Amino acid sequence: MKPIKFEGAKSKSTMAFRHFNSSEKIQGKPMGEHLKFAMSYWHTLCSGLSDMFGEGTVEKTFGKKSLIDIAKAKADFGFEFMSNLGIEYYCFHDTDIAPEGETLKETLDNVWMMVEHLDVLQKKTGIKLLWGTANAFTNKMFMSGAATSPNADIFAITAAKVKTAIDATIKLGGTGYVFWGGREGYDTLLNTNMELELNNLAHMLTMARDYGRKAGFDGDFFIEPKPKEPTKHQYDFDAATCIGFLKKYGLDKDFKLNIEANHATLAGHTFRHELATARINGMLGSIDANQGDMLLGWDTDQFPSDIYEAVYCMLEVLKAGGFKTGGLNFDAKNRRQSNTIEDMYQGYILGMDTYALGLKIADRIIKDGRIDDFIANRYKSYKSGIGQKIVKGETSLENLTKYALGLKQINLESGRQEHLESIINQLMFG
Ligand code: XUL
Ligand code: CO
Repeated sequence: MKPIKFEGAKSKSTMAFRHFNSSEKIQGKPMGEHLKFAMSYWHTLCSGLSDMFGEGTVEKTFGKKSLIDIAKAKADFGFEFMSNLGIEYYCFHDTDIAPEGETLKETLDNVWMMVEHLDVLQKKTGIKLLWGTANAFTNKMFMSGAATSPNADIFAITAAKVKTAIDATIKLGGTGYVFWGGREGYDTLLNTNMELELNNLAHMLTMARDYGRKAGFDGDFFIEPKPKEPTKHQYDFDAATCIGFLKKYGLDKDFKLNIEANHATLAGHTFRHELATARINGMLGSIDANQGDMLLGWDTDQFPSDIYEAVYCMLEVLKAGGFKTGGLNFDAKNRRQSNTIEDMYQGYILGMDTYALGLKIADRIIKDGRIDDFIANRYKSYKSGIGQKIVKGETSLENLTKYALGLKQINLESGRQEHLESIINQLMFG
């Protein structure tokens, strides 16, 4: 496979970029730096595209037989794949990069062996680690949770995996460390001590923070909210729940959020709502860029093609001042019927072009100014007089009552949603 080229918007090729042109400047900064695309190791190099009812449709052993040889071949293929696409970052779980051994020690040793292999590939290509994480959900020992398991030995094994994954992230220069609590939740309160589980989860995150800081990790820890699947109730339900949790346990200075589009919609929110919630709390850290299917109630992890969603996402990212330690990780996989290497490239090209176009249009919306001006004007009553006093916290129920009783005529203005939606369409399609 040859490197994928930028051919511009007029190109009819689906094996070329039409919008993603890494060095093109938007607001004075190259597109590549705004977007910070990352490859998800698990979907891209590990998923055989099986589903609940059917086996995989694609072979990812890369012609090798032993588990270690397969692991190395995956890494080699992955770095060539990223180089061809111009992707500068990747993200992994410990179990994506290295096979699990017979014992915990063997499993952790395998991770270290692969870290060395990845280190060489990083140096050769200049590709960097965005974030690492520990998979504490696939192995059956995590059936009742990891940091929230009712079994203290499982809590200890989770700690060992988290420690190794943090060490690996530091060694490979990762700027983020993610916690996605796939099994951190419950199915029924008939067998669950929710209070103890939440305290234990916070204790795990606190130990990870303290260990990471001591070991020299100066990036961000991220929680990735998801409301359900695999458990019925997941503790990291959505951005607001996670922020409340982090504040309760004093973790909000070291942790930010990794917002995933498909998780947002599973929580009954828009992607933008989750991003905005994180942003206004200073906690928009990183993004798992994908999309779900609104007719299906589970996490389909599709490559993003919805331009509106990408525009609203990039508006939030620009308003947050861009990514610092995070980026846009394609936590996405091909559909089960799209089972060729070409499909893998086309999935990423689709996602990257969707976000590149999203960035360009978001910039256009900001420069146009009509949406921001409308919002600012809608709240003008808080700029002076009684409104200004309210904002400054200088009012009481008594003096507001006195003010309200003196009111004669109130001007209620239209929210003009359809007008604003027309402006968005004008800016998107002309
Ligand atoms: C699962 C999911 C994970 C996290 C990392 O829904 O999104 O792959 O991104 O553990
Ligand atoms: Co994710």
